[in-house]
Amino acid sequence: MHPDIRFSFAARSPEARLEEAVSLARAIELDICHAAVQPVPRPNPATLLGGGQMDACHALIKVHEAELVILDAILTPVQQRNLEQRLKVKILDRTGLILEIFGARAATSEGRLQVELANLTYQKSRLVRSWTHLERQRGGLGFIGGPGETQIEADRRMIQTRITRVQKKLQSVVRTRSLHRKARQQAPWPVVALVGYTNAGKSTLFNRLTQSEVMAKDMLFATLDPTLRAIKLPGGQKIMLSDTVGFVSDLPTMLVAAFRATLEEVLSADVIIHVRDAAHADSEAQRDDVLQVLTELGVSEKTQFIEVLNKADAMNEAQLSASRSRVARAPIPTVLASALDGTGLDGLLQAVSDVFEAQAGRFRLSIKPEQGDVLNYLHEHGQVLAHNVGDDGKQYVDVLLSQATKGRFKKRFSNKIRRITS
Ligand SMILES: Nc1nc2c(ncn2[C@@H]2O[C@H](COP(=O)(O)OP(=O)(O)O)[C@@H](O)[C@H]2O)c(=O)[nH]1
Ligand SMILES: [Mg+2]
Repeated sequence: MHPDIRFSFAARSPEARLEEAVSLARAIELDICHAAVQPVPRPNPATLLGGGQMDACHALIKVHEAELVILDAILTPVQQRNLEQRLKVKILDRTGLILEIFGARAATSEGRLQVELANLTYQKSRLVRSWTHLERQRGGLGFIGGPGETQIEADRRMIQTRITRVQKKLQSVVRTRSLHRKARQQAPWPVVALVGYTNAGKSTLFNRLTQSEVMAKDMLFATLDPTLRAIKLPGGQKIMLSDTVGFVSDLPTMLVAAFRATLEEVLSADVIIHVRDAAHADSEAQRDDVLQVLTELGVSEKTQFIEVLNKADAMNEAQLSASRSRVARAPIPTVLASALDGTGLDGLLQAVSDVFEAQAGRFRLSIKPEQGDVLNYLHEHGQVLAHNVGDDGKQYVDVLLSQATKGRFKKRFSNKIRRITS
């Protein structure tokens, strides 16, 4: 756990929080039929919501035939149970919602274990005082330590056993942390990861950039992981674009480790695109949080960053001119854009392309006639400048390879390559 991580949750308006909650719910592909701010001046200990609010909620559930209600609050186990009983739908509170998202997004084995651990801890906390168990006790023989109590104890022991098992596994996974780097080498093209706060516009950007690509549909991994897609840059270079779990304001402490672990996949990215909601009042504080966490995660110094000042369409004049001057003087490639209306996205793709070109080198290779796979790879992943067959039957290829591709190439074909010079 890293309680030292600072997430900016200062002075968030109810509307901003609602917007964030909606964006979180969308991240797990929920259909949102109604979203509203509900002031709760005097929280009801049994249900959080007051009587009138319960009735209104019930009516809305009926009208929309809703199956799930999300309350962006921390519910006590008793409140959750009561709400589920009375509204006859599944209820998720903020912690539950975030756990669902992390569960869906955990890409590494460490990520999955951290999420499972957070989930078990959450369940255990629910178990102790949960309504079901109070009921069971009452339904028992009427004295403490009866069958109800035994049941709780049994459940708790079972969860504790699982927690201990997960913790052990985690220790061994962390020891072999480098394992997930293998995934990186398996990705057919360099990985470009979108990171940033929830609601910054990562998924909107991801969809826009990948939508027009017919190629993505045919790919096996597209169906395996909907947040990883291949796209082609202006220079012809193919990359894998990855949409990641967003930063969340006010993250429950219990979830910090799980959050970091789900972000581990960005460690293996070749380029990180930091998407910022530059029209947001807390934009600067959010940026600092993101960079701090990425540094703590151990993102390599060598990883190239690109910053996207998103939501240009929603900026006021002051924000626009601040963004423009930032673009002009920023030490890293910075693009003013709108994922919503498409402004600046060509520039963004060009910036990504430039990064790879800047890292690219020219190589000459000699390939034996039977090494057709090597030649195919070079055509697929690099830019072949010249290809000649010598008197000796060997083929000589001059090729432009990005730094990232060169690394992959060497790993894959080192045994077959005669000469590689830069
Ligand atoms: N005005 C405006 N809204 C945007 C832009 N990009 C995204 N949004 C909105 O911001 C909200 C969050 O977007 P989403 O892509 O889900 O953000 P994510 O949490 O970073 O993946 C959605 O309501 C989007 O429609 C933009 O460029 N301009
Ligand atoms: Mg998203």
